[in-house]
Parts: sequence; structure tokens; C-alpha cells
Amino acid sequence: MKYDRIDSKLFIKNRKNFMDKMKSKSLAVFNSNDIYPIGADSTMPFQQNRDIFYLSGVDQDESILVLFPDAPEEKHREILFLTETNEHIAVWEGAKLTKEDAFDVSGIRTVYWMKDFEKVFFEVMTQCDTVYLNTNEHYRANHDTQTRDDRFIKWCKDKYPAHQVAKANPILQRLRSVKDPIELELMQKACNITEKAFRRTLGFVKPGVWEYEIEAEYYHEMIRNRSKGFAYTPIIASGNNANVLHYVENNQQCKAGDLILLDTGAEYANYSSDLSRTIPVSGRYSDRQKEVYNAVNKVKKEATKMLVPGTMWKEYHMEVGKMMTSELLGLGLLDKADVQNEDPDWPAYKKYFMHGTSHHIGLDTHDYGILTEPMQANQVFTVEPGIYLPDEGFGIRLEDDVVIQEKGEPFNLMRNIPIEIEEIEDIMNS
Ligand SMILES: [Mn+2]
Repeated sequence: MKYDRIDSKLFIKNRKNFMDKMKSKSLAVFNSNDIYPIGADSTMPFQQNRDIFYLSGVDQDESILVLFPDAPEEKHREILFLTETNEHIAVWEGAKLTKEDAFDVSGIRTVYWMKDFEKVFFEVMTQCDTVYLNTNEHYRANHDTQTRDDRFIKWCKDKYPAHQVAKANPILQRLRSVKDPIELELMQKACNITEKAFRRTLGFVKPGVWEYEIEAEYYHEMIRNRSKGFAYTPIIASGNNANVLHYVENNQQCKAGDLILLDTGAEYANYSSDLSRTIPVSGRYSDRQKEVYNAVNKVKKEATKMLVPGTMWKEYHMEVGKMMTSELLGLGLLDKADVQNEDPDWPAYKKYFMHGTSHHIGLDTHDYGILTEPMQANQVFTVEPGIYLPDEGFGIRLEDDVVIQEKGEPFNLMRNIPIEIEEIEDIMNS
């Protein structure tokens, strides 16, 4: 791990919050992610499952966390199972957590090697009635791969068919969406790394550079600041590439007069940041580009003010739609008839702004959070309106990450990242 060790107080508190929500005589099981194969003996870089990380800080594969608040034996209230290590294994396989390290990281005193899992698990299962299983129920999740949690669930239901099962996911969705001060610090750090990388890019971009060269500049700055790199696949989209929402090829040359849409956030300690900026290849925006840019920026500012406790995600999006409609009328992109005749299920503004304005962000870039419940203090959201104009050869998106406050406007974790036209032009021309 490149990041500095996180205070185990965070994970101790997270587990306590989770266990407070469990039924009596129940236990919960969380698995690490697998290391996914590429071919031959090649593998993808490891990415820890965010739930076991959130509850333990353990950032290695082949790990299981068991929480059993009513365990008759106190030592079994929190148990970690880790892959065995010793000095000899470490020489061949690199450093893995020892039992002492695991305690320092997680605050969990009971650590077994994985080879003892079935025996210990049998013992605790005979002492409980309900087992909480961890399924991924994120509203955007869509994959066919069987995770270690999925595999465990099949095994567990087969082996213990008489136990009741319960869902860990709704508890985690609620807990993970509201951030602890330690988490906010880590997210600020991710945003600060993103800021450094963006400023480096402002000094690098000029006509003739290639999108992948810009990606390399970002990556360089991220890694040298203890990040693993991008929190998600970066979008470096010059000219009309910006109008392909999930453009990730990043293989075109940037031409004078074009804009570049940069959707590039660093991760830090598994926490995401998510930034979008749109900058001019030549260092100056045209008048038309400025006009559209300022409209997007205005919607972003107004939308941000609505992110306060009690706001409903759906209604917020409807309000942002109205703001965007008024800007598009001002830009001459919509006329009154377009708005009067619009389909309520796909309002006229969607022609130019077809994606959502905000999502939860945290350990996942599109983080947990129940969208049908009112917003709460210390939830972190992105704000990312855009206007996409294929006919004019450019698209603009501006995006910051903000923390909802008890009172007043949200706190912007990206407050120091240049966004105003003058500021960006000044930096690019200095
Ligand atoms: Mn985003």
C-alpha cells in the first residue's frame, strides 16, 4: 500500500455502527475480493472489496471478517481470517499482514489463519440463528463475475440450510453514505492529489499534444503523491470526443481551438475523488465556448446550493433540469415550443444534458447511498452538469465533490481547483 496507515478508530467505529443494526443472535460475514486473472499467470492489480475494507481496513485478498455481537465467547465478537504468513512465506510472496499487523490496522484482536475458517465458523454458526450475507445491491451494479462474497453465499446456504439469512447491504448503504471526519480527511487528500495533477496538466496542454500524453501527466502526479492512480477510467476527450459520454480511448491529438473535457479523479487509500474540467487546447476559450461554459458553471453553482439536509435526490434533479432548461433557452439551443411540447419523461433539456447531476462518492466513485431517502449532513456528492454540442464540436462538463453540512451551503472539497475561465486562461498562459 502506498497510502499512510489509517487510524484504526475509524474501522472500530464502523464495526460498532454495523453491529448496532444487527438482529439478536446473528452474525455477519464479509469477504475480500479475489485477484482477477488476465491469462497465463498474469493478474489484474488487486482492488479490495470496499465493504470489508470499510469494516476492517484490511487491504489484502483471501480475507474474511466475521461480526457476531452476541457471541457467547467475547473473543468471537469480531474475527478476522487471513492468509497465513511468516518470514519464509514473505520472502516468496511479499509482505502480508501478520496477526499483530492485522490488529494495528483493524483493531481486531482475534485473528485466525484461513485454514482454520471452516472449523471456527462451524462453532459460531451453531451459536446463532441468522447469518447476514453481503450482496452487491448498488443501483448501477451490472456484472456477471462471481465474487468471493457470491461464492461464499452459495457455500454457506448449502452448508447451513436451516439458518435464516439477512441482508448486510442496506445497513452498509446507509452507514457508508455518511462520512466520518477521518474519511472526509482521506477524501480531501484524494481531491488535493487530483488538484496537483490538474494543475500539472494546465501547464502541459498545448496544440498538438495527444490525449494519452495528458493521461500520463495525470498518472505521474498521482503516483508520486501516494495514490494508486485514477479512481476510475479517465476521460480525456478533445473536440467532439467530449460528446461520447464514456469516451475512454484517449488516443487522439488535441487541435488548436478545440476544448478538452477532462474527467479525471485520483484515488487515495481506496477513497475516490471525481473531477471534471473543460479546458481550451490553445489556452483561450472562444466567445461561444465561454458562453456555454458559463451557463454550465452557473447551473453547477445553483445546484450545489440545493445540496442540504432533507433534499430528495429525485426532486433535486427536477429542479436542476429547470435551471438547465432556462440556460439552454438563453443560449438559443432550445426555444419555447421545445419546452412547451416536451415529454415529461424525457424533458427537452435532455437533448443537451442527458446524464444525472449528482451521485454519492466515497469508497466507490458511485458510492453507496439510498437515493429515496433525504440527504443528510456528511454525505458527499458530486455536482456535475454538462452541455454537449456535437454540432458545434465541443462538450462541457464541470464537476466538484461537496460535503453536505448541518447548516448552510455544502463544503467543496475541490474549492482550490481552478474553474473560472479567467483563472484557467491565466494559468495556461503564464
Ligand atoms: Mn461523477
